[in-house]
Amino acid sequence: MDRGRQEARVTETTDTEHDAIIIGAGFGGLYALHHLRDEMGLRVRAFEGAGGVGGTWWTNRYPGPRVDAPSSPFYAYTFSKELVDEWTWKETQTAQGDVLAYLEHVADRFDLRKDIEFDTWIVDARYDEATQRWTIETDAGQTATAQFLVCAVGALFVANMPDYPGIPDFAGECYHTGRWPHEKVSFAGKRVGVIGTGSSGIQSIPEIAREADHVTVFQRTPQYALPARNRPLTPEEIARYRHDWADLRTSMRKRGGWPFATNRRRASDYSKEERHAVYEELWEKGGIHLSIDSFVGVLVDEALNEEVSEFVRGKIRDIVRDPETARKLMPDYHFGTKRLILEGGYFETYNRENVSLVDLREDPIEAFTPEAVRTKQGEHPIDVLVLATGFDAVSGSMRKLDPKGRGGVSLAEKWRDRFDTYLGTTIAGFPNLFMIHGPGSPGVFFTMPLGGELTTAWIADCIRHLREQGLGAVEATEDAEAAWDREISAIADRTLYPRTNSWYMGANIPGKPRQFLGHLRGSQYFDRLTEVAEQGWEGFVFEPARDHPS
Ligand code: N01
Repeated sequence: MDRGRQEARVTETTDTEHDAIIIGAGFGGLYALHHLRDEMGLRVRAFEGAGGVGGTWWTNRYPGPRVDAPSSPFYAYTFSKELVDEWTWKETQTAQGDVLAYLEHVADRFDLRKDIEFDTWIVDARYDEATQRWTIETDAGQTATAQFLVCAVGALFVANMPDYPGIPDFAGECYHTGRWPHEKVSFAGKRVGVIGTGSSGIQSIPEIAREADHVTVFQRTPQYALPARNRPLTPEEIARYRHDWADLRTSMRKRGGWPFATNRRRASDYSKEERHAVYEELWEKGGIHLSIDSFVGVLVDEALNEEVSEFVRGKIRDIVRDPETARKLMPDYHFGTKRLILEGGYFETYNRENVSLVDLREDPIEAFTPEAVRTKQGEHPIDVLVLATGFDAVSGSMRKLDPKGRGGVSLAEKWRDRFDTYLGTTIAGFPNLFMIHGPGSPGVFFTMPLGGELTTAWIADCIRHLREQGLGAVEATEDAEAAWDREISAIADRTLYPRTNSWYMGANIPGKPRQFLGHLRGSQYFDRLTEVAEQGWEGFVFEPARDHPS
């Protein structure tokens, strides 16, 4: 942590009565602070548990993290053309350090730090029906109140820690990829065990293998991973995106978060050989193109999906020299129905002498000893354990925050069996509370920085409406929530997504309700938000403002 920066966290406002409290200072929270404070003139205070801005980009410092979506320059804020012009992205797939540097620049440029309380966790948040306000309590025992509570608590934040017998007794170093230390972790001369082969595992394993004595990968589900083909951005590309920015932004809004015109060709119009040539071309192009740009319906049509799946399996077989290792690496779920992973040399890593793979489906972990992982078929001595085991995604951070709404009802209780929300931004029984990237929003299925901007603008419109009409509270109805649940489930059910055990379905966390956690059609979703506002805030009830002291 940069000490100078930490000392610079001056609390200019000592007032504890705010118009809005924001929880989280990642992409979503920083923009919400800027918008509500600078565009709307509200008195806003943000709270952040970490020692600096960045959210997920602050915590995910494992070896090799990069944006796992089409990144530079699209994985960035769009609201300020000046910001677009003054920040120069370096590579097509931005590294964590560069995203974090960008967010630190944004915090300084828009003078956001003075209104953020760092190193401060919110341990309680309660709605008071009499005052129509939220009161939060921090881990330092401070309280503050606000009419509105904006939760930008992160879709991928609460670490999923496996509970294998003996794991607390493991005597070596142990790190979760999503809670990585700020100091460099040295793997030199060490035997490293990595559990998990999602984005975090697949990005970090090649980096760790370059340094470690030996790496043993413990894999539960083999994954599809596409070559990221990361490269430096050219000065011409940078000049072009700056010049075309307004159009690109509009395209991103209209095309599900990315500015690419996805291909509308139909698989049935092409022969098998022609389709294969298309897959080859898109594989060479790299990034997510194989998924979004091949043929219509890859995530809907089982036969077409199987063809793409088999194409990727063929690529893995070509890369991995040992046939037995290649066999273990064959994914068998529907391509694209877990988060697609962009890699840089992952499969090649298995050709190294110092890397071995344990297939946990054939050879499950039975227990940990102080020095080793014991599986059914043997013992694997390790010095360092890397848990790349992911997150209690999308709903986990809100459930951990566990706000208490009307009548003191706890969110954890309300969400025991199902993560009901209206529009992914509001919850019945929790007046004046808004979420950014909550369950039922497009979240990770859209460019998250732009999604956060659009969601915040809608929240701001709602607050403006409330204030202009002299109203004190806004709350989603239970009927609207139930209808929203049906709507987003119906969209997901038309695809292959629900058939796979993924974190999209909550299936990675033992005991978590199984439910598709996102809205798959981001552009339609944001049209819908506009429509709800234009139709008199359909699905919400408002209360007149009561007199209260602030
Ligand atoms: O987590 P994951 P992640 N025993 O849930 C396995 C984003 N992200 O941190 O597939 C053994 O995808 C689990 O197995 P299975 C990105 O959106 C972004 O990698 O559930 N194994 C899986 O292999 C991504 O999708 C960036 O059977 C266990 C792995 O651990 C999301 O975060 C970087 C296990 C977890 O994979 C999450 O990615 C990284 C157990 N008990 C991530 N429990 C950037 O953009 C879980 N696993 C920089």
